[in-house]
Amino acid sequence: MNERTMLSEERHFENMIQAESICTAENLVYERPGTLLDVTMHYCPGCGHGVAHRLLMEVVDELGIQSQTIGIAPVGCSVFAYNYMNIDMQEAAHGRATAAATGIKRVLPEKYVFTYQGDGDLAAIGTGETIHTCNRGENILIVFINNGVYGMTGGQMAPTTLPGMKTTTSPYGRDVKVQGYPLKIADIVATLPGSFYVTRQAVHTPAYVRKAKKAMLKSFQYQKLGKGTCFIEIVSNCPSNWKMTPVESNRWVKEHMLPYYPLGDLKVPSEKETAQ
Ligand SMILES: Cc1ncc(C[n+]2csc(CCOP(=O)(O)OP(=O)(O)O)c2C)c(N)n1
Ligand code: SF4
Repeated sequence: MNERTMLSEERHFENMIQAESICTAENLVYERPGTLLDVTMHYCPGCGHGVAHRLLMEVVDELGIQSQTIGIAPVGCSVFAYNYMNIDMQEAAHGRATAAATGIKRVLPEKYVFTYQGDGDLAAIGTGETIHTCNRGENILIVFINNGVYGMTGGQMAPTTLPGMKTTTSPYGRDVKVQGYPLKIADIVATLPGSFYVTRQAVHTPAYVRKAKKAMLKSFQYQKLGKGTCFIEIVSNCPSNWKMTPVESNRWVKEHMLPYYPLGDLKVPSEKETAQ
C-alpha cells in the first residue's frame, strides 16, 4: 500500500467515526412517522410514490387525525398503499377511487377522507369520476400522482404523457396529431365551481418535498371547513419505465415535466372563505 492510499483510507475512517458521532438521537431531524408502517415498500428505488406516502402520513400524524382518516387506495403501483399507511383504508376499482370516497365521506362526514391515485387511474379510466366528484364539490382530498405513464402495467402511454415522450405504446414518441395532447387535469379541476383548493406540486428535490407537504397540511385543514374538493397533483417520476436512474429521472422531471406542468397553486381560497 503506498502512502497516498494509506492517507485516503485514514481519511475515510475518520469520516466514518465522525458520521457515527453525528447519528445520535439528539441530532435526529427525520424519523418515520408512526402512521407509516415499518415495512419494506415494493416501490422501485427512487420512485416518488414512497415520498408522497411518507408526506401524507407525516401530516396525519402531525394533525393527530390517525383514527379519523380514511384513505382510498387505487389500482396501479400504489395499489398496496393500505399495507403502508396505518389508517383505515378502502381499495377501489381502477378509476373509481373518488366515487368510493364520495360514498364514504357522505356516510361518515366527520372523517377526513382522501384518495391516492396515479394518472392512469385518475386521468384515464377515472376521468369521469374525477370531474364529477370535483364538480359536485365533494369534501375530500384527491392526491394525484402524475408520472406520465402507466407504471404498474409496464409503462404504457397515459393521458399525461408528454408530446414526443417514448413509452411502450408510443415507441416513436407521443405524436399529438395522432394521440392528442397531454391532459392537464389540475387545470380542468380548477375551473370547476366545486373545487376549493387546487395545486400542483412535486417531490424531486427536498425543497419541493417540503412544499408538497404544506399543500397536504392545508388540504386536511380545509376539509374541516367543508367547502369543497381539494386537489393536489404531484408531478412525479417512474425511473423504471422511463429507463433512468433515480437521479436522472428527477432531473428529467425538472427539465421536461415541469415546463409542461408548471408548479404552484391553481386555485386558492380567499381569507374570507377560510375564516372559521
Ligand atoms: C378496469 C381496469 N382496466 C385496466 C386495468 C389494468 N391496470 C392496472 S394498473 C394500470 C395502470 C396504472 O397506472 P397509473 O394509474 O398511472 O399508476 P402508476 O402505476 O403509474 O402509479 C392498469 C391499466 C385494471 N386493473 N382495471
Ligand atoms: S414502476 Fe414506476 S411508478 Fe411503479 S413503483 Fe416502479 S418507479 Fe414507481
